[in-house]
Order: sequence, then structure tokens, then C-alpha cells
Amino acid sequence: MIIEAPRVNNPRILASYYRHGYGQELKSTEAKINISPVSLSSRGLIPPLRDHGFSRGRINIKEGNMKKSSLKIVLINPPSNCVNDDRVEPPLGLLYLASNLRGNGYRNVSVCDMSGSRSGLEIRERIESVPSADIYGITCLCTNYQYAKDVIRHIRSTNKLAYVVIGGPNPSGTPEFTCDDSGADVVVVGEGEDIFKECIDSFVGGSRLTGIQNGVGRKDIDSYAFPARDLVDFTTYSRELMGNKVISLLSSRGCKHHCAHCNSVVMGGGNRIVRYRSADNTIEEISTMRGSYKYYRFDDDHFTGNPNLEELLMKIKNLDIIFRIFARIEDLNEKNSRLLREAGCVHVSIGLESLYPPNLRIIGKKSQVGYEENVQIAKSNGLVVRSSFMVGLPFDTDETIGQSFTRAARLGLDEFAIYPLIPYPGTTIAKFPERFGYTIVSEDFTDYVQMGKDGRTCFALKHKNFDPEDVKRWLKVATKILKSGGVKHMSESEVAK
Ligand code: B12
Ligand code: SF4
Repeated sequence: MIIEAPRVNNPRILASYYRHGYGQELKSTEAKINISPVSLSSRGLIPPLRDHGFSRGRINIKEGNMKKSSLKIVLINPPSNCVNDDRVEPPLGLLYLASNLRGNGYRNVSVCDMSGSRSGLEIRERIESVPSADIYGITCLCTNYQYAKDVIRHIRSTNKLAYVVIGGPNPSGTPEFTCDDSGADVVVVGEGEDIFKECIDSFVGGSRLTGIQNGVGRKDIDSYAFPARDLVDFTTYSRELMGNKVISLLSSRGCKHHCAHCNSVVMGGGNRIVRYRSADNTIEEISTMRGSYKYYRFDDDHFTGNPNLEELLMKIKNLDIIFRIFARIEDLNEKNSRLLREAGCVHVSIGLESLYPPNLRIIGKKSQVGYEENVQIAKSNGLVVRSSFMVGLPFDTDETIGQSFTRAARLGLDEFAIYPLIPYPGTTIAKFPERFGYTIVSEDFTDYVQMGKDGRTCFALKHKNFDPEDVKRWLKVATKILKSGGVKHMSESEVAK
């Protein structure tokens, strides 16, 4: 293999070439790779270019005739052993990327899901046995970022010519950092289907996109191919509904609310615009699986925000499936609760977060104030209602915690989840903590666990009026109050795991 020295003047590109090992390849390999001296700058392609705040780049590499169908693409979900269970659901984002690639002629796509690896040794073995490929697409949450980096390091040491793209919630929330730190060629921000295909097309065409690339989510999300579920074995994931394995799916992307603590920006593809699938498109997807699966979980951020909710539920009803959803309390009126139950919904998760209005106002959830009675309405229609709560919100004090959770315990909720507020990268709280009175005391986002191993959780914020120690105490107090009111912790749920 003869490789011409890259005649690129930009030191950052050169550094990236050598960091990725092309320098060594110059001496030892046989393939003809011609990193051409195309005037990148005159074509406006030298990274980092700024485009809506994102740097974009392209490096020209002529790689001869690459057949789309034989190009080997491996999609990786890195492990994370700091959370209590990381093998709950298959990585739906990767399954969407895979189906889009297949639909565009890239047939040799596989998923390497490393979740479920628990010990350090097991993780190392899994990383070392990553299949060799031409292109790797790695998905990443904050809690598996370190392992994503290990995977990339391993790929670089064994396969210097591989093209590595990383995406998902954490890279989307920390693009510059991930670009500098991860070792990937490309960091994708937002929805990945189209930009990932563009990256791979660029690889095939001999000009690699590099740097930070903005994935623009499609407006018409019916046009996304259904996730390539055949690439994973559903029986190996732990999610259950009424004791049965569940298929997760989406009827929408994004959320019309923009709560300060929430990372749902990722689903909006960075444009933060919520989009809904047509009822028929969602029904068609479920119909392809109905013969084999009866139990489903809609992972939509806000399932009941659908303007065509009634139509969707009426159509789901004909499918005879059982499912669970995420809703907002305002939506659980008599009509919606009845339609949900009749359609086969058995479990609804809402995020009350706090019953103290100043807290709800400051995080952007004030519209739910005054709808507490909807918990009873949903229950009387046969739905099991779970709410998540947060402690360590800006207006929390011993007194408001006591009052707020005593009221919450009387709402008649079936189940609860409770976490300290965590500044996930990309959220408004993480970007502007001082606006809320916070200082981030743990910047190590790889430790940002809600449900960690051995019940651990992360306390990463200090407030001008309270410390992480207060938040720890409030977590215990609030848990005790909710339990003494007869509300079960979600880990004890007999319905939804
Ligand atoms: C289902 C789910 C899970 C599942 C499965 C996760 C998985 N691997 O997919 C389980 C239960 C395992 C899980 C666990 C956790 N989760 Co979770 N989870 C979700 C949830 C509800 C849906 C994810 C999903 O399927 N979305 C649909 C798909 C289509 O979107 P996507 O995965 O983002 O993928 C798209 C883009 O991101 C991008 N993309 C993704 N990967 C890649 C890769 C490449 C190469 C490219 C180009 C693009 C790309 O393209 C995709 C298609 O458009 C989200 C909320 C949300 N709105 O996304 C939270 C969410 C992802 N989880 C979150 C958190 C905090 C956790 C936990 C830390 C909780 C805990 N236990 O403490 C753990 C961490 C587990 C781990 N592995 O480390 C946060 C992520 C925060 C962060 N910055 O990392 C989210 C965003 C929730 C939130 N609002 O805060 N989770
Ligand atoms: S917390 Fe819920 S309602 Fe608020 S932005 Fe996130 S998903 Fe939407």
C-alpha cells in the first residue's frame, strides 16, 4: 500500500492524521491512499469551519473503488458498569442509523452492543474483541464516555485506517470537548441518520468529513426507516412490562417543552423542534412486530403531547397490544386516560419533579401546577401511575421538602422514582448553573448516575443556599415520606421494570 504524505498545511488536520497513525502507515502498508493536495481552503472545507457554532471539516482521501455493499460498518454501544443495569433496552438510536444505511445501499452493517459487561476484565475483553471494520459508529451517554474512548483507542491501535464517528446525547451536549478528547474523526451533534450517511458517503467518495457535524433532524419523521431490530437479540435485555419482554419504539422525536434540567434537546436534533409520526406510520411499525411481540414501551419524551393523540390511540386499540408511556400530568384528563387504557396502555410515567411552584417555575414546568387530581383520574381509569421527583431544586429547604413530599404522598401515586438534580451536559442547568444559584462541584460527567451500581447516585451541584449533604438528606427524607404514604419505589414495581 502506498500512501502519499498528506499535503495539508493545517496543523490541526496534520496532528489529527498523525494521532490516528497515518504517519506510521506511510512506511508499512500497501493500499494506495492518496491524501490529495486539493485546495481545501479554496473550497471552504478546511476544518474547523464555523457553521451555526459547529466546526465542520473535510479531508480529501482518494481510496480507490469502494463498494458500498461490502464496506463493513460496525455500530457500537459501549459498556457502562457504573450504572445499576445498562442492558435494559437495545440502543434504538443505532438501530435507526443501521436501517437508514441499509436503505442507502450499505448492506454490511452490524451492531456490537457491549452493555451488560460488568467487571473490568469483561469490559476489556469485549473492547479487545471489537470486530474489525472500515467504519465505526459509536453511540455515547455521559456514563459510558470513558469506555467509548477506550473503544476508539483500541480501534486506533489495531486498525489505523478506520473511520470513526461518535454521536448520541453526550457528544451532542459536549461537542467541542468530545472533538478534542475522544479521538473520533467526527462528532455528530443531534439526530444522526442523514449526517452519518453523509459521513460514510464522504469516506466512499474519498473525502472524509471530519470534526463536529450537525445532524439536522428530518421534519417528516415518517420518512425514517423503521429501526433495524433484527440486528440485536431482544431476549438479552432486561426491560419488562407485566413480566414480559418489551419492545421500545418512538411515535415522536423531541419535546415541545424545554425544561432546564432535561436533555431532550438531543431528540430535537439540535433544532429543538418536536415532530410526530403519523398514526398510520406508527401503526405500520407495530404491525411488523405484532406477530412476535405484544408488549411495548413508547420512549417518546412526551407521548401525550401528540396533537393526533386520539387518532393514534384509536388505531393502536385495534392492534391488541399492551404498552406504557411517558406523559405530562396536565394531559391525563378523563378523556385521555380512558382512551389510553382502552388502547392497551397500562402504565404511565410522569415527571412531577416537585410540588413546590417556585421550583416548577424556575425549571420550566409551571404548567403542571393545579393538575394534581389527574393522578386519581388516571388511576380510576385503570392506569398505573409512576412519578419521578427531584431533590436539590433551587428553592428546596427542609421545610419545602417536608411539605412538598407530604402532599405528593397523598396524591395516590402507585410508584415513584427520585433523583438529585444532575447537570447533564447540554442542559440549561449545565450551561448556566449560576442563573439557578448553582456551582457544579463534580465536573466528571462520567459519574453522572441517577441509578448507579449498589444504589449510588451522583450529587454534582452545590447551591448558594445548600450543599450536596443537604441534598443527600432530602433524598432520604423524601423517600421515607413517599414510602410511608404507600407509594412504591419503582424498583418494587410489579408492572413495569
Ligand atoms: C431508552 C433510554 C435508556 C435505555 C437505553 C439507552 C440506550 N443505549 O439507548 C437505558 C435504560 C439503558 C438507559 C440508561 C441510562 N440513561 Co437513558 N435514556 C433513554 C431514553 C428515554 C431514550 C433513548 C432513545 O432510544 N432515544 C431514541 C433514539 C432514536 O435517540 P438517540 O439514542 O439519542 O439516537 C439519536 C441521536 O442521538 C444520534 N446518535 C446516537 N448515537 C449515535 C451514534 C452515531 C455514530 C451517530 C452519527 C449518531 C448517533 O442519532 C440517533 C438517531 O437520530 C433517553 C431520553 C431521550 N429523549 O433520548 C434517555 C437518556 C439517553 N438517558 C439518560 C441517562 C442519564 C441515562 C442513565 C445515566 C441513567 C442512570 N441509570 O443513571 C443510564 C446510562 C446507561 C449507560 N449505558 O451508560 C440521559 C442522557 C444524558 C447524557 N448526557 O448522557 C437521557 C437523554 C435522558 C435525559 N433526558 O436526561 N437509558
Ligand atoms: S422534562 Fe419532560 S416535559 Fe420537560 S423537556 Fe424533558 S421530556 Fe419535555
